Amino acid sequence: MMSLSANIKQFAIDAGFDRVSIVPAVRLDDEAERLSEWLDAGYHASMDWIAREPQRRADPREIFPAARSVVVVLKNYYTDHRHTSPGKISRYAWGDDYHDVVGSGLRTMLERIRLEVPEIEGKVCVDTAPMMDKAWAVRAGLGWIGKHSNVITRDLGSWVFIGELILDLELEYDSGLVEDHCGTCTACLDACPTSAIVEPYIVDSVKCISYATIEYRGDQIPPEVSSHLDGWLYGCDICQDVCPWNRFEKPTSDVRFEPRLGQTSVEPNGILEMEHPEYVERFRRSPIKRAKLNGLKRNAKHLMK
Ligand code: B12
Ligand code: SF4
Repeated sequence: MMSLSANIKQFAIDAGFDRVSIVPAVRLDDEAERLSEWLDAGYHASMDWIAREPQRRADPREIFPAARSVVVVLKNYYTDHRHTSPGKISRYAWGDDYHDVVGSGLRTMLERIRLEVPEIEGKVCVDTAPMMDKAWAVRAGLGWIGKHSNVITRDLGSWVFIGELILDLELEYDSGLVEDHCGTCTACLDACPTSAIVEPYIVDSVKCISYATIEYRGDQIPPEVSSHLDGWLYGCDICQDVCPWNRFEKPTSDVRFEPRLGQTSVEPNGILEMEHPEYVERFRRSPIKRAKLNGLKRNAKHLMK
């Protein structure tokens, strides 16, 4: 008979996840230290929400006191298309919102676990709770943090989303970390047009096109980025596009990540003319809503200069 831990892993695969691993729900001491250093350096820019109670991010028991185990999953979102310019959209936002896709898979897993252990309690996290997703993926031995600061796997590259299911039950744990395979490569640092990777593994958000076009709420694109936008309307994939480990990218079998309307870019002119009802309709269940119509118009206007 299969153990509960083995069943949970099978449920993850059945729910469409590409990788799964189970680790104890402990405090991430070293990672918390690094988060503090990153915050102290001001690399979070205007993302005040991440600076709020950073200690909570380091320990799953802070958000779910009964936590015993963390089931960490990866979901491949690579589809076999290229960026088109201008109005480039980053790959992660071509299809449906990963918060919905990964979140619903994790909820399905929890329901199936409850059929076996009805009293089990769990918490679904996919960038919806103050968890350090990348640090958990590394702890779970699913990959390593690359110099561009994203998690890289040996066999799928870095085009993976990360999610966790925290459970109040002790399970059989996986051990073993994947060692850092970046070696002497500096392709991501060399390619970043704004030098946002200020040193290997450390990204200064103020300089990152992804931050400027998605998270930043000001009226103008920050000066650190404004002359290097290079056609990006939403997000940026440059540091991952040049990563040699992404030669192992494989198309996902999940059609929800296929580009909506077959488009990997959105015409800046179209955005400038877009009214709110059309925006709601066009970007329903898309991560692009994160930038709000105002943010997209600001980005589009900048691209038209
Ligand atoms: C804030 C945030 C951002 C910010 C800051 C990015 C960043 N590097 O942290 C901005 C807006 C810039 C951003 C951009 C993107 N993001 Co983002 N983001 C997050 C978020 C919400 C928190 C990340 C965080 O905790 N940052 C704080 C710093 C301290 O963390 P860190 O970079 O991981 O720091 C670690 C390393 O620096 C490392 N470290 C430090 N020094 C050293 C030294 C050595 C030797 C080593 C080995 C390690 C090391 O230790 C730190 C702690 O582990 C997570 C979701 C989540 N809840 O975790 C998604 C998340 C990281 N984002 C994600 C994605 C997809 C992106 C983009 C690719 C989107 C896009 N295409 O535009 C870009 C990538 C830009 C980049 N190069 O990082 C995915 C990444 C998936 C993956 N494979 O890793 C996540 C995990 C969401 C998810 N659940 O899937 N993001
Ligand atoms: S996402 Fe773009 S701007 Fe940000 S670190 Fe990577 S290459 Fe640089």
